[in-house]
Amino acid sequence: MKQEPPCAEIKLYEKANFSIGVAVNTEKLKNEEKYWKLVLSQFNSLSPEKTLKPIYIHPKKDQFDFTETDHLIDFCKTYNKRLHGHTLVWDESLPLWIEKFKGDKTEWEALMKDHIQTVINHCKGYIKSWDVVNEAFNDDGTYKKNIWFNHIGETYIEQAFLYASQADPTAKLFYNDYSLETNGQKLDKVLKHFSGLKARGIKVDGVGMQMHVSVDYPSVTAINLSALSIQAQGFLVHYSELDVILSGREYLFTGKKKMFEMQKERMKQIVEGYLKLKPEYQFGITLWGVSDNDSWQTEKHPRSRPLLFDVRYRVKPAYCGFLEGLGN
Ligand code: 9MR
Repeated sequence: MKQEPPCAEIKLYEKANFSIGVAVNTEKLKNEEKYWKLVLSQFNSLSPEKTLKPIYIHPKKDQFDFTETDHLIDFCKTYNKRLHGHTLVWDESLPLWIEKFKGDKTEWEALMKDHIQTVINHCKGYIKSWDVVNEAFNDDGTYKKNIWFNHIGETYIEQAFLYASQADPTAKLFYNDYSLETNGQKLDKVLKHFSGLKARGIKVDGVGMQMHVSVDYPSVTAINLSALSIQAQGFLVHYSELDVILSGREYLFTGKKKMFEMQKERMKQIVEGYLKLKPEYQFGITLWGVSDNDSWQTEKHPRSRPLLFDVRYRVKPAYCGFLEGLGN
């Protein structure tokens, strides 16, 4: 029988002074006992991987469907878990009616405002934090010419934050993006943009560094410097979608066991780095999925094994690395 690493029975979130999150699939939470038990026992913050995205929640212009969202809220209420709202404005996972919407700038603004405020108003009794805008910048730091930009112009970003803060002035509002841990040019532009908004009185509380990284890239120094520079601008730091893929090329030369050890060390270093932030800036670390079976990375690269639990929900060395990073 395969031996489990010695740290198997520990509850991760009880060992941390910040929130330990996970992206969840609402169907699996409802139907798969092993899945929801693991979520309950290890994590104290949940991000819906799909449920809150417009394609699921806003199927027609004048119709919202909060059935799954309400299920998730009930689950989190029952078990006292934080629910982080992911995500309000993105150019993916949009329903066809938005993609095909014909209207002038004012009508697009009204559409975006209605979406943001209806969703926040529905959830504000429970959800206290939101990824308001997701992935709005290119790698070179220019604005993505996405559907929102094309119809509203670059001000859609600040308008989104404004509408969100009007709907719930007390919610923590985040900008969320990938490559912020690797790409200094992009990070600089993002920080400049949101510091500028803050200076003009727009409420922006934090930045989500998605942290889709691999066992050997980027360097831990780069990750830590990026997090510290976000903190230095006065923004909360959320490692919002952490996964660490085993990279294909290394695989060929190193073997799986060695790769899992590298992944363990990597998790440890990432968590240790996060602990260098001031506690009041630590919004939390969220893993983007429960087991290697549940990951978007696995869908693309079946051998990437990016998470803390294996396909049968057993702890991996990476889990122990995470725990060691917390100082346990
Ligand atoms: O992991 C998510 C996958 O299940 C969805 O099909 C996809 C489209 O909604 O979104 C994935 O999550 C993305 C997240 O929302 C934003 N950052 C990138 C993530 C991976 O694509």
